[in-house]
Amino acid sequence: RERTEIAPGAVHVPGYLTLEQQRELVDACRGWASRMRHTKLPSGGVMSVQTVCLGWHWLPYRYSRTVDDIDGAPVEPFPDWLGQLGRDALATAYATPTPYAPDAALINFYDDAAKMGMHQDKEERSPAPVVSLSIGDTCVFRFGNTETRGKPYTDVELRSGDLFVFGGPSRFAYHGVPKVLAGTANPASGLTTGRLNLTLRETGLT
Ligand code: MD5
Ligand code: FE
Repeated sequence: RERTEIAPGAVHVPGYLTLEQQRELVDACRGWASRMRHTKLPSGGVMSVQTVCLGWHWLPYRYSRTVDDIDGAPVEPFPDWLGQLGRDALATAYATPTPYAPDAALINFYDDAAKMGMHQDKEERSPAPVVSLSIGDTCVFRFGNTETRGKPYTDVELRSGDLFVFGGPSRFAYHGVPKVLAGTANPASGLTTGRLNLTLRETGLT
């Protein structure tokens, strides 16, 4: 299958998920959707994406076992089947079996107007790769460098079913989503509008 190394350790696998797998993931995410929220930032801003977490709850800029910024409820469990999918995804992207035990998922929903600014994911205490799965509308994903929020960066379109893995020297690169391409979702993915992104992580926390 097609695999493109965008940078060392950063691998794009277009069309990794079948449409059936996409629909199954969308169905699972509908079960968590009532807990999706716009995360509030310490700056006073609010993220335009809506997020629900599994396993560990992400809040700026730490993880918690409870949803501290909303209602203090226990975080939803991280299901075994999602860890299995993460291991298969990583083995596919790196074309070799690689030990991987993700214990957290961030599920982000982007409406037509949602974006994500350039940032690094560095709340995790493990250097393990991040696995990213996209469903629904195509987006422009901006993959940057480890030094600055700005150039140089590479823009990549992520389509429904695409896998992106960020590991090795790319694990702490700046990245963001400057644009969602409205109206591009294939309804057979299970989503008629908007974009879902699941990222699987090893937190390294106990
Ligand atoms: C998304 N999500 O498509 C984006 C990009 C996030 C997030 O950035 O933190 O939820 S998924 C790509 C990603 C995730 C983690 C690390 C890196 C990229 N990376 O090191 O480039 O909703
Ligand atoms: Fe990120």
